[in-house]
Amino acid sequence: VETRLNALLNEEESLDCVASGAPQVGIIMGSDSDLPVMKDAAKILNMFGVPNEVRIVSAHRTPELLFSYAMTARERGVQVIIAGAGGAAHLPGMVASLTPVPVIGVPVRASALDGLDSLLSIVQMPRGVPVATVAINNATNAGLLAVRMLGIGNPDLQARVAQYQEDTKNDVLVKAEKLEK
Ligand code: RP5
Repeated sequence: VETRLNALLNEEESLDCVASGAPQVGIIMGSDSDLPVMKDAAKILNMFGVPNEVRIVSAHRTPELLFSYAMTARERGVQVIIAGAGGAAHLPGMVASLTPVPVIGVPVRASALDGLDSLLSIVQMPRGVPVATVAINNATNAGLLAVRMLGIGNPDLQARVAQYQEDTKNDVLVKAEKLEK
């Protein structure tokens, strides 16, 4: 599947997971048209060496696949699921209803409504079924949030998140300094 997804991307953006082992994070999306946004989550996970898998699972077009993916995720060792969808974006919420694994929702800007439809579909979950929703098209933050979740039980990974924060801060400070000159 990764190979087919990679065919949709250019070479530098290859989604091949660099870390070996069973996937700890599942990245799923409603359509291959979500991939240009959702690849950013895979990039972050690959950067931190977190084993991950990328799958297309549609709540409306492949409901049986949605059920089997969500209901087997925990036993396969998946610890966090990142789910992106656009429009009537039911994928993250449905997955969260079928598994105890935490779900991070990515609203994808996919329709005439500029992503607000996706955002509201994902964020307005009923009490009892949580989806941690990031900003429209911000799959980078979904990847970072997944890494932080895994960092709770992995001090080495958490230290790398702290280093990432430090690097981000320094980037901004260097740019600010350049502006002042
Ligand atoms: C959603 O419908 C997908 O997540 C996608 O964002 C949107 C449009 O899908 P395509 O018509 O591009 O396949 O299910």
